[in-house]
Amino acid sequence: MRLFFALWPDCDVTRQITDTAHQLNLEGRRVDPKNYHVTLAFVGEVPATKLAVLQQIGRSVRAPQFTFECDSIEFWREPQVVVAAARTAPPGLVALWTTLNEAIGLPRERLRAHVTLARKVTQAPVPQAMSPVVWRATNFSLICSDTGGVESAYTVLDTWSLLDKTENH
Ligand code: 2AM
Repeated sequence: MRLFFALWPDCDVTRQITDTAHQLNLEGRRVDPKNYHVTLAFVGEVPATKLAVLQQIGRSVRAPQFTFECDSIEFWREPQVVVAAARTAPPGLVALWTTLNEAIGLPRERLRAHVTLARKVTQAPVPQAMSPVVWRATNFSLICSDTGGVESAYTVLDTWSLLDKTENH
């Protein structure tokens, strides 16, 4: 199984990012809006027996909700993608990202939260400002990716809530 932890957008955020993508004259292969996400921790190919361990990691996370903004259209030449990226990462996003990557034993890479809008892009799109998309993260998910088709098919295996600090516990 090819697995990763991700933030999955709600309908409103998906619509706003879709609108942004439509305004760009993108070549390459556009990502279907139903597949928009922010990867938090990429686990990769693992045997199905590892699933329970990853679900336990997801269950054990105690991290607060946070808000961040996708506010920058960027062309990343080497992976050949155009992304809607977050120029800054709030502490809540850094905390969740760090917790998950440490739990699965990944080295600390630079966090660059982003939604991939198009793949196999070889020409930079005309530079364009982006109206910031405000994304309230209230949960995160474990996703299974099937890369067999033209475009990856994603299945949400499990979703866990982030802590709402306004709630009385
Ligand atoms: P992306 O987030 O930049 O689009 C599922 O494949 C998701 O994990 C994709 O969204 C993809 O990139 C990301 N991903 C794929 N391979 C990766 C890798 N080797 N390291 C980190 N992230 C990866």
